[in-house]
Amino acid sequence: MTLSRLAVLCALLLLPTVRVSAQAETVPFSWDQATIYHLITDRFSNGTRDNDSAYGRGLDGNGSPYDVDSTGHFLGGDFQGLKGWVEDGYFSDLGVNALLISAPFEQVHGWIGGGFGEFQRYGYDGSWPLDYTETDLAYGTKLEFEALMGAAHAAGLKVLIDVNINGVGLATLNDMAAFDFGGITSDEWRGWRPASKSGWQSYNDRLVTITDSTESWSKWWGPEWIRADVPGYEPCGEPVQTHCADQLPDLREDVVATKLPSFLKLKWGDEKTTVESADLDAFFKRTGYQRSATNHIIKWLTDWVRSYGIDGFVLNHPESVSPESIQRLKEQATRALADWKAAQGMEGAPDAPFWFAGNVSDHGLEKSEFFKSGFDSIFNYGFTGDLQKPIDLQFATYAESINKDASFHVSSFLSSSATGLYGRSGLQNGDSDLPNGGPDLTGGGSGLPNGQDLKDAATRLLLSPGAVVIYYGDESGRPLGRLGVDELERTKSNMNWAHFDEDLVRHWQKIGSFRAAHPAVARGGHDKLSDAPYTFYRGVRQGLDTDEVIVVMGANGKTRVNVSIVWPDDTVLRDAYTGNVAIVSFGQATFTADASGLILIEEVR
Ligand SMILES: [Ca+2]
Ligand SMILES: [Ca+2]
Repeated sequence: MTLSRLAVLCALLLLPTVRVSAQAETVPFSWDQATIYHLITDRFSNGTRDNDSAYGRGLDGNGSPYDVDSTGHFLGGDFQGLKGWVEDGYFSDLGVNALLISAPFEQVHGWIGGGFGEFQRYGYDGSWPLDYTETDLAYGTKLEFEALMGAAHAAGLKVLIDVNINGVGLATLNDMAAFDFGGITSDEWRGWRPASKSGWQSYNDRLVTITDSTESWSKWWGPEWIRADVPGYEPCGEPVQTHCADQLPDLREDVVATKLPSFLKLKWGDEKTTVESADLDAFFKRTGYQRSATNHIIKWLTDWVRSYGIDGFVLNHPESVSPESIQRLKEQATRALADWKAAQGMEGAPDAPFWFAGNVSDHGLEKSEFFKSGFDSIFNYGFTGDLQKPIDLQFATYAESINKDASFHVSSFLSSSATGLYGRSGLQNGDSDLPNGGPDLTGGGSGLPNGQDLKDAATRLLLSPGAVVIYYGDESGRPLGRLGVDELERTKSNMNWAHFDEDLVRHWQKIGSFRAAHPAVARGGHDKLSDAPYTFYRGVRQGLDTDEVIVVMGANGKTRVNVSIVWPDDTVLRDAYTGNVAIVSFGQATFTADASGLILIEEVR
């Protein structure tokens, strides 16, 4: 157990605990009722310092350390740290039933100038893959990943990973030097430092001698694999399917890749290359797919499912690849999970199928063409905007569109790395006071000026129909990263274990546990019962049983609630928020709301 985890757990234990109920454990898992916790492994919890400088990251080309910049450096989070929180029940206490973790694959080893050059940007968030067949050793070994998966499954958590079949990691100087591509002609880059803190950009632009040599660049992925603006490659295109999303090289779907990338063969060595080649041959023989670069990536991604029982993918940039590639990824991943279950002796077990969600920029609550590509759910960028609507209209619309159409589903969120951290902006955060951009292992900052706003938004999110996504630190008031850097980069600050908003966490825990215990919340039909205080009903049939709840929002003190629509007299009810119990009499139950004004009514069974 790490110190920070112990400290946070102790802090939580000191507060009065409301144990909602044990019902959550008996509710069968359904993706339609998912409460997903989305985190970046590197930014969540550092289980061991032994892997913190994997591949020489944080060191220059001569082995001398750079000043740590909390924005774009790897900060130490790993599988082992995350596993500790899984085992301590941190996620289960929040009512979370699925983790969404950043891609575990080996990332490019080097960095480029980030933003306008104000920080060094490594692939810490898993979005710059170098080798899909290995874990990144900063996150941990394959054995540690397997242990994390085992711990998550043992805790009743599904595990999703963030994937992408559109782009690979950039060329960095360290990788060019290590894997002999791109033709660096000078060693000047190795010890280079910018003249000013905002000058990191020129590292790649100016210093490096990028030769015009088609031959030396062919030793990278090769022109059959990617589009990139380097000699000998088809340049990044204009149309969305051939453009270089996030400036990353675009994987080609249109041509056969006749050979493996040279740098990978060099990295792997003869023995591994032989094994991987035979494996790929078997995959293409079985599937009959064209040997395109994208289909290679599909093979490698689904290997992770087959080896570790990954329960689902969230596919980023689906708009930048063909619908056929998306369908192939889902088909192969579904098959791979079935293979894993068979190997575990789990065939026929009542368990959830592979879940496939899409992260499409600005997608809202509409049944778009993407659902034809096989997505089980699409991330809902419209949620924070919908918070401006009258509350009953939002709840009723979501229940109607999501729960009455089995072929439509969205996953709502408050915060993301693409949109910002909900309720947190401005000057409150950061380590801009650290002169050298020194290590900011706390996530920096302390206060949360808009805590109430975040609390109210949490209530709305967790009580909304459909799946919901908690972006790490939404529950604890994690502040933005340091000021003065790219705004979206600031959304990926370190988890704020040292400045944890316990009151806010409690709030998420209570409503999250209620949501986990009651399928009616996410999956049920919705009816308004009263305007003042706002009271609603949700109900869903579960086999022979019916799950029903009544929720009051904005209650003030002692509140009589007409519950006769659900419960007869003498039924014992509980408010899951405060733990208060009441008995139905003349169709009414009386509860005393606390300052939250929230009454979460469930039957005591
Ligand atoms: Ca570590
Ligand atoms: Ca593409």
